[in-house]
Amino acid sequence: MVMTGTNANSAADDTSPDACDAIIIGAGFGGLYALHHLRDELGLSVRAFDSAGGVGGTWWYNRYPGARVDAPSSPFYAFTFSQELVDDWDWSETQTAGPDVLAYLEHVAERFDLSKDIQFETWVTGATYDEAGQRWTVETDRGDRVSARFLICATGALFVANKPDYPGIDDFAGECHHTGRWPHEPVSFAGKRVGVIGTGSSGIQSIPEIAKQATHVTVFQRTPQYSLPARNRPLTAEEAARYKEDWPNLRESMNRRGGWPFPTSRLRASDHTADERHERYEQMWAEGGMHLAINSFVGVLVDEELNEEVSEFVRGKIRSIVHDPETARKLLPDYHFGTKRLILDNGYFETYNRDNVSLVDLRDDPIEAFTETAVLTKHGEHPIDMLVLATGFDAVSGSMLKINPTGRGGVSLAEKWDTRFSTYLGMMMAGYPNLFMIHGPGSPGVLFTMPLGGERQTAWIARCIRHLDEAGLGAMEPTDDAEAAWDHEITSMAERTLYPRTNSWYTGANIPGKPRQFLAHLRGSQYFDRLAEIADDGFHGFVFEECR
Ligand code: N01
Repeated sequence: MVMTGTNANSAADDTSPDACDAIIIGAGFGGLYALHHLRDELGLSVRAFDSAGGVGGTWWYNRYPGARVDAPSSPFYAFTFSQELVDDWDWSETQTAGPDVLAYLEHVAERFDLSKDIQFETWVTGATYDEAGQRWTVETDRGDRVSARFLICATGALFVANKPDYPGIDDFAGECHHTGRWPHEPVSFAGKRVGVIGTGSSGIQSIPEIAKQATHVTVFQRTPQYSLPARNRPLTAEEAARYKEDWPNLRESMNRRGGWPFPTSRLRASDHTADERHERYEQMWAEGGMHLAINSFVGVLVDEELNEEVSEFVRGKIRSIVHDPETARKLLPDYHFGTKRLILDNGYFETYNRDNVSLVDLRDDPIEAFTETAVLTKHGEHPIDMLVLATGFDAVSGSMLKINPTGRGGVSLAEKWDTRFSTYLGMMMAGYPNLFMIHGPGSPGVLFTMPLGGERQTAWIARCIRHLDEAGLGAMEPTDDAEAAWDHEITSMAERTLYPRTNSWYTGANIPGKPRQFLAHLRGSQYFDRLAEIADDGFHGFVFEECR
């Protein structure tokens, strides 16, 4: 337990009734673990806020039909810190469905008695740093004013919904739902003509489910995607028992291997003939598509020629699945395989063989406007009763900018991030002392296993807090130089791969006007080693302030 409560700047010495040691924004995976760790391991007084009506973060909001973890998930897309928690939760499928993830997080909140310190249905409207008092004051739409020494922003990398601004879209008179803000009441597609805009993970997961009920589904596609078979199946009792028994080793292996316990391939494509490589792709496709990226050959996301071979293999699969050659042609992706977030599907391409599904290629036939009852494209009118926007998020930076904290000298985050999302370690920023982000820009975030990544970042935050308290210091923040060096490191790491060549939410290209910058650290296990080294080295890159 640390001694924050006895520090000169602690809650104990603050006369405000609304003071605590740490405020956490967000009650998804990141926020829940931060609350547990800071409160129950460090002994801090903590208050958390979340706009949702319950725990779950992204899983509370993204309730669209077909939502599943888009990775080989169970039991690895889960907290790793407690063997007891591992033992008392049973996953049912290999690719966890959205409602099961939410049920798990509700169980975690109950097991660790977290909800009593979370205020739900509360939007944080601002956060301001008081330089003299070395404290953050957070305000909410419910009139709360709470101050704390530490501000932990677990605001979600995929939170702020991106809504297209097509002319007349607000005139559309039918039901309209964004996948990232899906209603909690059941949505019926029966007897309806449904238009879906967007073919990222959310669109590709939901379209097959919508098509099972709707009279007709019209998919409006801007970029065709590489989607791979999820091969979801029930987890066998033997598998479930084995992972619980082997959990310490699996956890160790996840930490070592970029978040998943699976070994990455060491095979070099040049050591194999074209036929042998093709055979391996077939095997990976049969096992579950994600392996194509991580387990086929070294350098798929770096070597252009090898990448094109894998891309063409997937295009061949699309051609073979989709019966109508013209529809198949429209579905063929032409960017580098894997440089947008890879999608795992359950029968997506097969859905285009149904009579009630049609595809509009927006590159040939762009949307021009909406009426009350239809989508008007350059070449036609598409009458619809319901619109589903699967158009993604202002990712990684968007949720922080929604809060727009004000740091030293009254500088807002919107001003600081006007042209670049600069951070140090993806967690802290110059001018914003004692403000920590979980999964912020420049951290591995969405490219690592997010629950585990959040746990490890929180452990590092706890280390910072301990260090401050043990040394009697009031605040820490990175230097401008450390931030600039980190920015350079993230950018050059990305530039050694094919990722930045593609327009994606990884680069901010999905949001008009957003600065272009690769937003994630590409090497998760190295990243966490770096965090440890920096702390061991006396927190290189940071400046500290005495307690005032
Ligand atoms: O969003 P996306 P998503 N007009 O940005 C299109 C995670 N996730 O919600 O590619 C027309 O990927 C856009 O087109 P383009 C996962 O990491 C996780 O699907 O930009 N179309 C694209 O097709 C995922 O990557 C789970 O040209 C427009 C689509 O909308 C991330 O969330 C489940 C448009 C948006 O795709 C985001 O996925 C689901 C416009 N104006 C999602 N604007 C899990 O299981 C955008 N598009 C954890």
